[in-house]
Amino acid sequence: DLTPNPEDRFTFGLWTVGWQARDPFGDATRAPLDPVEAVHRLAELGAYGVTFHDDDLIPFGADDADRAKRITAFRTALDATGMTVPMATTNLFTHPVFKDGAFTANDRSVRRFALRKVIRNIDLAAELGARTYVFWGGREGAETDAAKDGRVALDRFKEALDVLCGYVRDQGYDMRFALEPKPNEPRGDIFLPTIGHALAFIERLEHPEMVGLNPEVGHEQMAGLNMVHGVAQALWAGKLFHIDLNGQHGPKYDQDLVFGHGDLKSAFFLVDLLEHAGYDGPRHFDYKPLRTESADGVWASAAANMRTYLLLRERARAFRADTEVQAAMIAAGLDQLAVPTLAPGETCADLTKDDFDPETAAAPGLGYERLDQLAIEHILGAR
Ligand code: GLT
Ligand code: MN
Ligand code: MN
Ligand code: MN
Repeated sequence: DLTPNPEDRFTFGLWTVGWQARDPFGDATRAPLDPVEAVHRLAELGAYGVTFHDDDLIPFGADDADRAKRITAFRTALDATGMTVPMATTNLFTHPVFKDGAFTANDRSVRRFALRKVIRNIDLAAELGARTYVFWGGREGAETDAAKDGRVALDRFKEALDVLCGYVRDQGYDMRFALEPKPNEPRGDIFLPTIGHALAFIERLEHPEMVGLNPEVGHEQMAGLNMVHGVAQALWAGKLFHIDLNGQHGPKYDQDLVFGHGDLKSAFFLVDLLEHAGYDGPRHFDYKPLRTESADGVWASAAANMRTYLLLRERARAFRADTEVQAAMIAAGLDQLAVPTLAPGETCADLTKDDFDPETAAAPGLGYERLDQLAIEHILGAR
């Protein structure tokens, strides 16, 4: 079924459809979007929920009365539409106070302010039922390696997450953290630049079980990496807590295109992986409607993300159900990879007993060309 509905668990950041299309060279091309309208429009399109930064909902520096008013309006929209808030996050990058980072700023008073800002929004996130809290460290990094000792910066990054894990535990919130890697932009180089860096970092935390990943398609591709392999490793490690779906054309500035509007073939294999692996978290779109668009284009692009996912899901199912694909997979030995290399009870000594001829083993082709073309035929709707 190609009509999005809440069971598909499609979610959007308020900052995506609400992006006014300000870029480093040009002013906004669109008017601000009221979060209440965003909730209603996305619900009409079949979304399951929305996510937000503290500052998307409540402008930085708003007084308590204004804050309470905006939260009430947002809650009312959620109640009226049945929309959920599965995830929230903190803006630790827009205000000039974060120009040298938040958790890794050299200025200790900035680091303490950042923790207060996160804690305040974690409380709100918990009230709204969010079970995932994302950390995208966009400003955690440097333009020059003279600026910071990377080892010490990681000490402070770890300290911040340890303190915040402790806070969530003390409050008894049912909430996990998800780190979002990105190699660069806005900083020249960002700490925890890829899925792999973040996975290794998590193991050094005080509560590694509470911390996982929120990988973004475009961010891995900006680093020239294979998102499908990265997500597979995150799943393998039990760390795919959330995911940011969008599109990107290779290593250049962060494009945040509609999902599938970048590397379509990789998007197909990503959907195939998520569906096949039984990932049951939100399918979260983190994209920016093109700067050329007015409101109509914004809603067209929101719908496009969901429809493209559903089309790819349908294509991936057809691919796996195709008996020729199944035969090609068997011929290529995909099922063999699931057989452990040593049999139960065998030791290294048993390896010497093999009757093995490398020339014979090297001879057969694997048929990956045929299998790859079968995938292309399915993507193009030719099968
Ligand atoms: C920002 C960034 C995204 C992150 C958001 C969460 S904010 O738009 O470019 O990739 O997911 O902080
Ligand atoms: Mn991005
Ligand atoms: Mn982004
Ligand atoms: Mn993102």
